[in-house]
Amino acid sequence: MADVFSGIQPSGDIHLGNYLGALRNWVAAQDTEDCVYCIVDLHAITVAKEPEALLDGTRKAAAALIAVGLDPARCTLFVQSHVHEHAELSWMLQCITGMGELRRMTQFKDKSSRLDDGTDHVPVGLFTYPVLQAADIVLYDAAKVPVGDDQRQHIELTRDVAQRFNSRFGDTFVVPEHVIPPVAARIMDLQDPASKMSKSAGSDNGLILLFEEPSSIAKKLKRAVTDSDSEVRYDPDGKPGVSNLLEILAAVSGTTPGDEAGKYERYGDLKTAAADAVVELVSPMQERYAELVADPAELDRLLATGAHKARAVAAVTVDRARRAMGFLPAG
Ligand code: AQP
Repeated sequence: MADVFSGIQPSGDIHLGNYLGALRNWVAAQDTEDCVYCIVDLHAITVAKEPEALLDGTRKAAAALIAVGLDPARCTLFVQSHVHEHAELSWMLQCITGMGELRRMTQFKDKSSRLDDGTDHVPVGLFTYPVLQAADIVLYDAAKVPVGDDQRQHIELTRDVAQRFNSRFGDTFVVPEHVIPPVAARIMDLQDPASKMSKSAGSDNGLILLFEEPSSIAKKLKRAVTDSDSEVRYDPDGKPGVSNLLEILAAVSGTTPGDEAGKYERYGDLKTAAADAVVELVSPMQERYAELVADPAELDRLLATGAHKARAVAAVTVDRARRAMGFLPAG
């Protein structure tokens, strides 16, 4: 049984939004709680993926998670497809989830509208993946799920499905709570501060990858869209670009956006401070990442150990769910 569960897709390089919204809280939690962290490769195939990109992306995601501070000796770090119980429990939960519930998911609406070319090629998996996510979470009996704000609706769905299962089949799953950070819960695109920073939307200039060149990171922050006013003030609705920079700086510095706003008179100074802080944050991570990706055999070994630990817990939960639903135990 775990205290904390969360996951990340191996779908390209990790960005600053992933780190500030979720990963830094994963790292903090491993010191005090029993944490299970999953590289959700089954989620990554909900959009078309070349096999080499999936393979390479999965190892790179493992290297990235360790480079930002996860320690496989202090948490359970594994790859979702290595533990087949995720797919099995997902099927059981799909059978008690309504189409209408899934149609309301805003991530499905966003992603499917970007994919839909009028030829009916929106994958069914993209529609049902929030149920797989629910299975991921309840498998480990985790009470807390640290995520960015974009995942709020999916965790609500997880709670609804877990509660429904418990009331129909008897107490089987822990009903989890999301843990969303007070600062940097939704880092916005630097060029389009109305949209969240994301790998699959927006322009390259709006996205900061943790492992890109420091000079490129600094350039993007210095070119971030602000507004035609000149006052440095934290006001996410009225000044979304400036407020995004203040959130980034506050999250990296361990302060608040309001405190940071009081320190700068000009947008240029705020941008320089944000650039310096982010480059200082990522530099040691980049060194560690380079060492880790150079040793794929060691990454595979760490992930195999993690899968072994995860499977021991997941198998017990699925067995409980099977019995609750009335499946005949295998002889
Ligand atoms: N912009 C963000 N601000 C704060 N937190 C964020 N997260 C994602 N974007 C932001 C959080 O990162 C964790 C991992 O999410 P994910 O596996 O959904 O990551 P992703 O799919 O790689 O995120 P993207 O870039 O947004 O991908 P697409 O475009 O494919 O959806 C989660 O806890 C998430 O909340």
